[in-house]
Amino acid sequence: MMFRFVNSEKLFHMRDHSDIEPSNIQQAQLVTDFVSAQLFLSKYGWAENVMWEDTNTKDNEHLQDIHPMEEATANSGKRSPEPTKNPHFIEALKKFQKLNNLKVTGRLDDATITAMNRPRCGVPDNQVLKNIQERPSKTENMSKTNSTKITNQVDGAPKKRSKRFLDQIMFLDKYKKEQEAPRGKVFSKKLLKWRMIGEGYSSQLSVTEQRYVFRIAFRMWSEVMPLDFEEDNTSPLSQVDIKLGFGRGRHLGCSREFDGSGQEFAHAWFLGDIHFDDDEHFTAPSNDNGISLLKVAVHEIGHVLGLSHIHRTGSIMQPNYIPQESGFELDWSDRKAIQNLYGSCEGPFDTVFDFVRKERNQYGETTVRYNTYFFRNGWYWMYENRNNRTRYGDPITISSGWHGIPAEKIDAFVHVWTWTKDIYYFFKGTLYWRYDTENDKAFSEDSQGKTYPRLISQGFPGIPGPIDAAYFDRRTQRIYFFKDSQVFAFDVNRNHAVPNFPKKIVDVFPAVARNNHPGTNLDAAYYSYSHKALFLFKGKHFWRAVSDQDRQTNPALPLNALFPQQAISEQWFDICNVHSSLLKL
Ligand SMILES: [Ca+2]
Ligand SMILES: [Ca+2]
Ligand SMILES: [Zn+2]
Ligand SMILES: [Zn+2]
Repeated sequence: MMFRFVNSEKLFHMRDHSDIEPSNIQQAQLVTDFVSAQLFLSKYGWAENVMWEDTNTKDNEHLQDIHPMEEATANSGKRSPEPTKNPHFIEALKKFQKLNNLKVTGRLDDATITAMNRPRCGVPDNQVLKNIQERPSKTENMSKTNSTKITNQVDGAPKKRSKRFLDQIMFLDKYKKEQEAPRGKVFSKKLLKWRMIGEGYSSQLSVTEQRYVFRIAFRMWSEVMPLDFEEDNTSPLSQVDIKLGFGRGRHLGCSREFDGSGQEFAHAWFLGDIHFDDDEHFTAPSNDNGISLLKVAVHEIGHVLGLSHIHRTGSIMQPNYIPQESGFELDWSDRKAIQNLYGSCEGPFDTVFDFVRKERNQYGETTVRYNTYFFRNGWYWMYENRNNRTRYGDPITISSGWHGIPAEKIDAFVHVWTWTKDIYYFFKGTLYWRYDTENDKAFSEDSQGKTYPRLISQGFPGIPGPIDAAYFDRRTQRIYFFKDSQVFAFDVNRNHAVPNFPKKIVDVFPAVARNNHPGTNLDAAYYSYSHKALFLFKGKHFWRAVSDQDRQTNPALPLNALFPQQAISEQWFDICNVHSSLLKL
């Protein structure tokens, strides 16, 4: 505790120039009675929806004139001296109780007071959503339509601000950004830049720790949505999309005042900036005391990206801070909410395969295990079929997980798996590598004295490299190599190309539905042990081949015929790039 005090005092002045009087850590005022409860309800949008976006930029010019109490009630209309008899207050109270899973009494009971005094985010729970009638189904939990707010408002153009503030405040470009955002979307660019502003560092964590936490927080969103986030500490501030900073009380030229230790811990602006209350005891992810800065940062980034509060157990977008084990992840509801705004991550992939290996279990029995991998450029994801998601923390670089093969753009992987053979190959360009699973690296020389990499034409006579895709068919004991519009077959037992090949892909793998076929230049051919089926990948789509099982139910289907295309993102969820600045954490 002492440590905190000393540090915050030391950094106070350089951190926040807009503070007039330095102050020691203050305790936030708790909700105790009807008056403070009413303040709470109006501040967080329960009495009346709050125009949250407008409280930021427009009010900045009055920053030093507004008394905090006035500001908090400014949106709530008249203030009744006897809220208990005010039906508006009782309605708001009931609404709050219902969504917070409390007994709906309409009275300010102890449980309700306790709920109001829990640490929470400063973004109101109920905001004004323009166009809410236009799209009632989708606006329920989201501020999706906020992006069109400014353009739809006659008088909504940015108000003239005093020059004095133009240089100071951090949110100048917010209106511009909103106007640029297309209808129904939020951020229109794919790469967002973020920065910790110099005067806004936390007094409690080291700069390295803070930046590390924010990098993870951005990365967690990036892992489930198509946007990339890049830390940018050099461009002019106006080119930085999301600025993060800590402050106490009146802070960082913001219109909202922080309330001291307790209650509000942070707030964020749609398509804008994030402020953390430096009077809170924020901690790094490894520490379980205090408030996890990572959890709060992930939540606030959610607001910046366009999400409102989601009153749902497990969601990171719940308004209250809920302490839990350090290894938290985004909930299904968070993923779906953000993908509703930005779409889901899509292909293409360089190669996709199940990596099958034999292992001995504790009873000495041989078991066969496999993992599914997706490769793209220099990265790979492990896919958990059982959970239908990628492993937490993926992607990682190919070079860190697969040693001795090219670091990027692998053309194909093949596992030759017969009674006598158990061999793993990677292909790129005209060359191929053999992978040593025991030592987890590519062979430079195998037990037969063959050195690697080798020419494909040398190891697979009759097969010209480079190839687009390949897979091993266990039924026919052939490798099928795909190149342009053709498919080659290679007999692994006789070690030669099968006569009468190459053939046209469309002849060996005909379309079930006319003209619904990848045709040429496949990305990947993937036999999935989870689905017991072959998939051909191209771009954002895949075509599943007719399996033995399919033919049992419908014998008229030709074997290996291709069912109509489907989106890869509908079968394998959230295989998302992250920006290279976030790859190595
Ligand atoms: Ca606070
Ligand atoms: Ca490929
Ligand atoms: Zn929030
Ligand atoms: Zn602020």
